[in-house]
Amino acid sequence: MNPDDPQDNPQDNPSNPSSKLKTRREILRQGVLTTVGALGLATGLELLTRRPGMAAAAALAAPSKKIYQGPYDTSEPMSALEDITGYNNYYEFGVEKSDPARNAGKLKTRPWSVVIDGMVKKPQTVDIDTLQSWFPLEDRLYRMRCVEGWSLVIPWMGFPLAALLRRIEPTSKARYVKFTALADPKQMPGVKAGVLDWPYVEGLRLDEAMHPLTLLAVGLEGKILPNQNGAPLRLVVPWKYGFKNIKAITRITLTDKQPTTTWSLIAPDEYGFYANVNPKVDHPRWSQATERRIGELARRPTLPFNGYAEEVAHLYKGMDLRRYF
Ligand SMILES: Nc1nc2c(c(=O)[nH]1)N[C@H]1C(S)=C(S)[C@@H](COP(=O)(O)O)O[C@H]1N2
Ligand SMILES: [Mo]
Repeated sequence: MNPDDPQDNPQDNPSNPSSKLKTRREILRQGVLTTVGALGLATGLELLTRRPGMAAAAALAAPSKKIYQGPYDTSEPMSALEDITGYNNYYEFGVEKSDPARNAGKLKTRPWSVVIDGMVKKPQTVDIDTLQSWFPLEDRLYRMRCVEGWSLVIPWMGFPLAALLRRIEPTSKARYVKFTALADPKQMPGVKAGVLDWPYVEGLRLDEAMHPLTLLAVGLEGKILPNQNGAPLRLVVPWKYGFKNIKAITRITLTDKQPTTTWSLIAPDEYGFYANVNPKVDHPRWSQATERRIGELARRPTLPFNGYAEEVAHLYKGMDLRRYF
């Protein structure tokens, strides 16, 4: 990967993460789960179920303004939509940050089927519209930290991966979930050009996959997911580096072996399977102590587990996080 700014100066950061954490903890304590969330949810569902096709979806009215106060939402302000949808990594469509917005628009995301197989009691191939109709859609305002040293705050809409897993019933042997993305050279110039080993593949340990923060996203800010952000189905694991968040998922496989992942295949000493955001474990070629929030000038400190330590640190108890990076 090409870090856009690893040499930037990590000095003098004015932001104070602990005050933000406190706010979030207070919100958690109050447990406000939320008429607001439910409203957002109705908007999302409505938009998605009424949508006969992409073009129509784009033509739908702007969603109502949402307030993100659910127990999983960050209290940090949402990033600008033009950054979220214009500054992307999606190598199937090119290696520049502006390539996905320019090239992904023509990707055909309907019809789209998702193969669910491996160690599950209910293997099946399911149409994306059917799949997303199984679950209420939730809005989640999450931080995202790319391994390259930049970050965004993104208003995803989707459903917990755990809900899908419960429905398809992993067998007692299943330990990991493997995800496979579309790799279509006819639609994806980066696939045609080579660049990476295609298809893009990713994976999670089953307990990570079952964690309530882990989302399958189908929308952004109450509207259908823009293609450059991974339509029609994209993984979101907010405490891990962005590359875990595989886009354009076509297959979900339960397995008893730790899946190979695209970036660890290319540079195993730089990109591990776990990829938990960790300011103390530097990338071999740059520090991970700070990050640049797109839209801000000064760098800010990077938080352990990207600020989600309270929720997820227990998953890694007893593990040497330098070894399992
Ligand atoms: N299929 C696929 N998924 C992918 C990538 C990719 O190149 N191909 N890039 C990853 C990386 S490195 C990051 S940082 C995030 C970026 O997500 P965003 O563009 O929606 O912010 O997507 C991830 N998912
Ligand atoms: Mo990334």
